Amino acid sequence: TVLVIGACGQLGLELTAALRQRYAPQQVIAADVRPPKQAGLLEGGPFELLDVLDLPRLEQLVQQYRPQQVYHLAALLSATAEKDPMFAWKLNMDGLLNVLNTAVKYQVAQVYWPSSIAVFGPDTPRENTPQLTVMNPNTVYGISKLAGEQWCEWYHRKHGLDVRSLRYPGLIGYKSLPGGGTTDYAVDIYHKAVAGQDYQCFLEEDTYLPMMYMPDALKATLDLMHAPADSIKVRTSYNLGAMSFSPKEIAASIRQEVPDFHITYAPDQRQAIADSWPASIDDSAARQDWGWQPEYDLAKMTHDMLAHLREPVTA
Ligand code: VAH
Repeated sequence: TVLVIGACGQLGLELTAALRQRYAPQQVIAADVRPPKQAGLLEGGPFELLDVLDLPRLEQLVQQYRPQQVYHLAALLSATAEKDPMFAWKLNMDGLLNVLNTAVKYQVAQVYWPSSIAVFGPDTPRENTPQLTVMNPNTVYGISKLAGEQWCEWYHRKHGLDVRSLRYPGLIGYKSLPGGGTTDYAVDIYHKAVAGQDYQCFLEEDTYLPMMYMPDALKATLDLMHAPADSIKVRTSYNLGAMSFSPKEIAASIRQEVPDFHITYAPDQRQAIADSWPASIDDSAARQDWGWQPEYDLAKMTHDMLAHLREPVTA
């Protein structure tokens, strides 16, 4: 069986669906601190209430289902974490340590934990950011992701735990709404375009950020988790890239299909977070070690996003 912790989040909903397609749906247990809003999104397999800070409950679920793989996705994202730093540190760090300790105690074969480009900071080289470089994150979220990467490496070295990780760029998908990220403008903008509304962007027009379409992120995650253990050379977290664009460029790509779409700019506190992150990522280690290769560029993503968001919502 596979346990997905944080299954109701932006990535969790999509990863649960992808895992249920790959394995038998009944084998993939979705867990989150609250039930899914859209009930239909997690049907087709077991759902369990779980607060990852509740260690006895986590151990009870692991004993009950004996998962071979645990995907631990529960966390506060960058913008939300800045508003509640002490809880963000507690959830992001103690939650990860609960999962790592439980995985060792119950011999879980593999653990997946997402890191982020947020581990890089304002003095990191911004263009083609290397796998190994200066890392002084200045957001609570980035600090927790950098510390988490080092814990993953420690549990692999000290306990032989097969924990694997990817430094995701901003993720964009149509199946789930994001929660509290700085890159989430790139999801909201499509919903506004399909609704025939203008979009007021909380970042400046030329703010370049590394981004990735959700199908590419899901492919990378499953490719990483199914690669032979001896091909995984990075046990902190792999840089992962696909494309970079600015709000101005994504708006232009939308106007190719929605000619009268209009964007305005009203930068807020998230501008400083975005300015501390890279503009583009060197993911050559992922390409060399386990054959990473993205499929979607901006034009292809925009076409696919608009097509799916225009579909009538299935009842
Ligand atoms: C965030 N979407 O904005 C997440 C991600 C790189 C960005 O970590 O916090």
